[in-house]
Amino acid sequence: MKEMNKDIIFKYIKQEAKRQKEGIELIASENYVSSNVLKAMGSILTNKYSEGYPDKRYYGGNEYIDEIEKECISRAKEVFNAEHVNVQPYSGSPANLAVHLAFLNPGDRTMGMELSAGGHLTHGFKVSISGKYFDSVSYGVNKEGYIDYDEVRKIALDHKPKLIWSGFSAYSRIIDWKEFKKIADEVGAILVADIAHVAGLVATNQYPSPIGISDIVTTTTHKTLRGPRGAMIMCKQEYGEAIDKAVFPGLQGGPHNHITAGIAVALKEAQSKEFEEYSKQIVKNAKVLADTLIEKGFNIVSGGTDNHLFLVDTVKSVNMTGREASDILGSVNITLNKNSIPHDERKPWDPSGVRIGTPAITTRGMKEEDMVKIAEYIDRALRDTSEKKLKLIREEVKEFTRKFLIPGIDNL
Ligand code: DSN
Repeated sequence: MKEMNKDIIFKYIKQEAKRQKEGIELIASENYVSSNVLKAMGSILTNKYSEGYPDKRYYGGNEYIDEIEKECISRAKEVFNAEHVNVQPYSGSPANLAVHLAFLNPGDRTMGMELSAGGHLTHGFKVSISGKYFDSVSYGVNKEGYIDYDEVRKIALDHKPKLIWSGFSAYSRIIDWKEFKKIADEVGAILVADIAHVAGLVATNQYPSPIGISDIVTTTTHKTLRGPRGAMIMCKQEYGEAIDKAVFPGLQGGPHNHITAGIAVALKEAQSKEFEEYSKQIVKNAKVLADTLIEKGFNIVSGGTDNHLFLVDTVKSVNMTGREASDILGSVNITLNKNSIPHDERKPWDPSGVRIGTPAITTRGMKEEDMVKIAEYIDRALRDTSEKKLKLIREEVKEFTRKFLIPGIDNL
């Protein structure tokens, strides 16, 4: 055992812990899980094969695994008020592929939001399997950065997709799930809502829920929901069998039981008063951060946010591409991702903006006054990029982060 701890991998884990501790994490899809979630994920449950579903497994010895998966499903139903839940998808992309597999044949039409408008690769983007094996069409946002439902309706009526995707990875406004459902019904499509980004906010009523409206709801479990890397598919009872068959045996093999246990732990945490307060604070923080950047002359897509994230047009704000801005901020220990902005003329690898989100920093206990400080660091770093100034900011950021703990990471 001693020998194993000399494995260089553990040295890298330590270095990554230090990086996480000394940085300001603004990647909108990241978070820090609790010690209990970590414990469940790092448990011996990873040793077990369990192809199938509770009480219907292809392997023996699943009596405790069955209880864990049943409990996880029951907690998910309770948190989201869902009729049927599958907790086995390995992550968001396979979950979304399983939905395609459940309802479409190769070549059938799927419709989702354009990537540059804030949609996701798996909603029919041409380089993804969802856009290669299926005939995909997309809708965008208007010049103010909002979904235009008349436009969505027109595209749906023109192309008659079998599946319509709502939901996003980079849209800072409220989605009108009912309007999407009306459109889907008008064209006879199944509506899927991908709530991966806002699941934690939905769980605590800080963002409208599509459950009970959308036929299918997919989500990852590691973003605002603050669980392990995994996913769930929730749906109306009538679609349960098709979804379960698509996940296994359609797409996957044995479920990752250690992750199922971690999701169950996270779902229990999501029912606490503290988690509700946390979710409220995520949105407050995002608004303050966006507003402070606007005061400093930054151009924010759609002029602000209703959730945990927003997009900054860095070309308009500081005459830098998203890649340049993200590299400079990275050099002062502020991590975020370059991101296309609506109607972007640049390519995703070097787009015109960056995406900023507050779930992770809010887990560390940062509040409104800390958002003002973070906006100042961003403003200073992007407006004066001399090595001397950046070095100074990096030291200030390290000092600033010192008092904000991260669960599972010892004080380094
Ligand atoms: N990659 C995730 C994100 O950053 O939004 C979505 O899958």
